Amino acid sequence: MSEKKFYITTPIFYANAELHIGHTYTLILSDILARYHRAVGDKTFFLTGSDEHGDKIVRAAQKVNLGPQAFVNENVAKMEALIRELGVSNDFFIRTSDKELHWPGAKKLWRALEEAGDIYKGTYKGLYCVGCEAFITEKELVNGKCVHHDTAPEHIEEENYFFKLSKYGSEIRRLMEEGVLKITPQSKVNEMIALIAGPSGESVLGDVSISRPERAIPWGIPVPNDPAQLMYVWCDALSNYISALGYGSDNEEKFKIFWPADIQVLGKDIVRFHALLWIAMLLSAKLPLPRELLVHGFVNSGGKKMSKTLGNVLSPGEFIAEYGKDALRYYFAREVTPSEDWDLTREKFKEVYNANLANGLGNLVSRTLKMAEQYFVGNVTGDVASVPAIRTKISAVEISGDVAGLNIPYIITNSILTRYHAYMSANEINKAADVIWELISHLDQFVTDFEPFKLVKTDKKAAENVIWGLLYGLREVAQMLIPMMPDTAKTILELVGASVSANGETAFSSKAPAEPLFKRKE
Ligand code: ME8
Repeated sequence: MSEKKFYITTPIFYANAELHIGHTYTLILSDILARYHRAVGDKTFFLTGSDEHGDKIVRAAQKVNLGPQAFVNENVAKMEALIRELGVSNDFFIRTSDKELHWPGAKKLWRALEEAGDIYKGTYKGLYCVGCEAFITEKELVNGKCVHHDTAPEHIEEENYFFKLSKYGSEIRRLMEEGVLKITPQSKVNEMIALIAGPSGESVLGDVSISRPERAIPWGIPVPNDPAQLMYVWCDALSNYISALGYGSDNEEKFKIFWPADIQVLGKDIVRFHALLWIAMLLSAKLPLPRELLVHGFVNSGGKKMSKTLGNVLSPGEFIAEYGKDALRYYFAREVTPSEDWDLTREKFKEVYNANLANGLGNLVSRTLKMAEQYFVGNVTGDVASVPAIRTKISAVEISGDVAGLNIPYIITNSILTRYHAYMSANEINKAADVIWELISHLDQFVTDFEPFKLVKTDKKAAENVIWGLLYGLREVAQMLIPMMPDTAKTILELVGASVSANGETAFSSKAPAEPLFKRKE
């Protein structure tokens, strides 16, 4: 067991609408990593939350005739309900409208920037996209519209506070190039450097406006000592990662333990806010930097961007209702490469579900447990040595080094568990999941080759050894599945019923499931 701490965050989601499949991917990816780190003994803190201020929220609230606070309360309640349904194990949910916890943190960070001499007053004249909650330039527009929101930005001219982002461009570039600031995948580093670097390598990063004049409906955090200005939503939102730990409150204990974040998970749409603005704010406030920004790709639906206008939005609730939450978690864990864009269709989901859950995992569990029940009333004893054919695969960690000399087709020299842990600690959850399914297919092959259902008629002890090996393997499958499919893992562990005696022997007191774990869908 390690003594390490592990702090992981997701972006805080806009409380203007329900979460869709894309948001739930971010949550599950982060949850799998959080659960893994808890399982290996790291002192873990997993944060998610909601981004509740800004014009985007005020306008969405007006459309449904609600005040902003009532509107976000409704949406946040739905968000939190879905988060529970997905089995997300966050330790805290931060809301930017939380005046007790979040506001003091956001204000303390502001004052730190001010003390560093990095805030000044100026006039902003230009374009603003409410969808992005960001100032944008003429050259970023396509046909006069924001490419992300397909809407024309607003012209504004107003007095604002500015942050000296320009001061930090070269330093951020150096930190990224030296790998001190790790961004995964590496291609995002190059994208960020391209934004920073001018034609002869100098930083061309400009300063940014970090406040807006107070609105008709004041909805945001007032700037310290100037309540006529509200903090720019991104500065407000980014500070959640430390305010949630109590930064700026009268108890900064958690902040001292957990900051800096070990992993900040985010989608590719908001890399520049995190890699540039957030990092510059931390540098200005002289706070440690996050150890890694883990950027994931976007989900499409049927080859197209998921959008209401195209009518191809897939809701997480639909998949949970039809297949169960662990099936959705399986899909996110194994069928998606985190750094890439991917595509989800109902057809593909069903195909993968039938092949790998109903047939693959589910079928192996039922077959094994039925044989154990039928031939041995569930009570199976044995040991690794009497299962020579699979011992190197199933218990590679225990008997590694004992591989040579066993000239049988099952030997694999690269251990399952070692590779699983290596991938999980490198955040490559899809590869770790592949390793689990590699073990599942070895176990399937083992049944095919040794046919315990025939063997039991001629040599009962030999059949018991084979079934013991299968149960042993299933237990290992379940243990590796804990972060990805927590309920399924728990069910399998209960069904298998392993116990280890004082002299280290594993015995099983198993029972067959009343129903298949994953019903086949036609
Ligand atoms: O940007 N595919 O909030 P947001 C994959 N409040 N992931 C997706 C996705 C898709 N199609 N769509 C969204 C904000 N996401 C700000 C963040 S943080 C200080 C403030 C995920 O509700 C992805 O992780 O628009 C993306 O970064 C996040 O949701 C944006 O959520």
